[in-house]
Amino acid sequence: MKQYLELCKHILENGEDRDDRTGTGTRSVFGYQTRYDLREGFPLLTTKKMFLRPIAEELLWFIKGDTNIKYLVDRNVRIWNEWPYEIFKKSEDFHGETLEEFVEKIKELSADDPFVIKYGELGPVYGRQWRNFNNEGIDQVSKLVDSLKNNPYSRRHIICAWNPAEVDEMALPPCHSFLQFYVSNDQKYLSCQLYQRSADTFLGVPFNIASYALFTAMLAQVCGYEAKEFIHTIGDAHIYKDHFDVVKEQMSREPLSLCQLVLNKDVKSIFDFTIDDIKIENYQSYGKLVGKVSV
Ligand code: THF
Repeated sequence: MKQYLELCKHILENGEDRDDRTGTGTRSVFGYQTRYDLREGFPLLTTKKMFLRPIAEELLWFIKGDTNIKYLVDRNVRIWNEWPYEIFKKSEDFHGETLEEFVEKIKELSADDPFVIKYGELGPVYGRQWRNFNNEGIDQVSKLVDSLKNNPYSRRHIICAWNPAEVDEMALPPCHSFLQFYVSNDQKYLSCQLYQRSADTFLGVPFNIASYALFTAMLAQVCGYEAKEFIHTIGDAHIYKDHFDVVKEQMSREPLSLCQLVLNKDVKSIFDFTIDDIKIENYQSYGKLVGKVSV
């Protein structure tokens, strides 16, 4: 995926050094678009070692409409843990527990335990807005599947996670905020464009590309199309200062050929996919690269 490395190069060469909310500091550009042809292979980055499982689990968690980290913690997916922990740290129930101890506690308790309900919750984030927008029962995923099947040339195949009415109650306002789908070529292909307001290019973007490419493939299967293109449009595209060295290391690596996504063909509803229905084949990559997540 040389498009991804070009984005990194563009930010490093043309970005502006800025302070940010997290205090880490970034180099940033405003407005950038990348296109991935999903027919050439599945866009899971090859220039560092990636795992599809946490990405797929997070997507299944969105599709379920869940907003509590319990589901992810139970499956050893760590990517959302820092945000509830920051809220817990500021509470009266905090007595010096480490992040690991906090997560262990969420794992041991049941989903209906008051501690899990209170401190595992991220607020009305992606899952809630996708399935129950503004807490008013609007199921954007069901509406999307219905319109893709029954009104393919509609210009309103949209899922919007950005809800101004509830954004202040979210542990983190949605970064990938607005999705539009497009059916083309005599109803053969499905494409997806994402508007991402803010993009952590080293840690988040590789996850985000794979996640929406996967969602597009799943939707294509249940609606009778073939996945064609993922178009990634970014607002603030940044690289955190403490990622500069690993990004440069990554830019010295020549991309390898892409893997293939294999979905269980028997799944006919977007709500019926499980982790066992989602596999990749022929994934080859360079070694892992580690970077700290800014909270
Ligand atoms: N905040 C910041 N600063 N960066 C982000 O990428 C980000 N997200 C989500 C919400 N806020 C964000 C959370 N998504 C990782 C990956 C995705 C995340 C958060 C963290 C991460 O640390 N990945 C590591 C380890 C993966 C693992 O533990 O399995 C990696 O090496 O890829 C962007 O949507």
